[in-house]
Amino acid sequence: MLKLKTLLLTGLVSVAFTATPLFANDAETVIKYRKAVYTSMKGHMGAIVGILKGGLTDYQGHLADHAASLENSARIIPALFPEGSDQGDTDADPKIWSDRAGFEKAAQRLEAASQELLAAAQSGDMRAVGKAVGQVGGSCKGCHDTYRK
Ligand code: ASC
Repeated sequence: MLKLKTLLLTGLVSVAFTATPLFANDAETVIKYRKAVYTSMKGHMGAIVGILKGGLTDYQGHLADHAASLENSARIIPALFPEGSDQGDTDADPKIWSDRAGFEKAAQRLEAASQELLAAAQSGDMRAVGKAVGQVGGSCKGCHDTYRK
């Protein structure tokens, strides 16, 4: 009985995922996904600042986890901006596509800064953590200044 239920459920789930391929990867849906990733980055940045400014010493060990999440997101940034995803409900600046190399460099800057933050958090050197957080924030802002409308 359990097996039958599992089979039915598996069937339903696979139908749900295979019934929509016509609409897969359209710009509007990619933009929605992209925004969700940026919202998560904002959340991790807010969590980091919350730990530091709030003096949450019990949670200092989480800094490395948030830094790792930022690093992972930074790595997928270029893929979140495929050709054609400049149209729609987005603040993405056309420069992302006309200056692709510069945009990818800006994403790499966030990746490197997050990596540095991760290392600093793991070392427990809070002065280095503060410095690295500044660099992470600077790379967010640096990219927004040029590549966000
Ligand atoms: C954030 C956030 C940004 C950046 C930026 C850093 O937390 O939402 O867009 O940091 O403000 O300068």
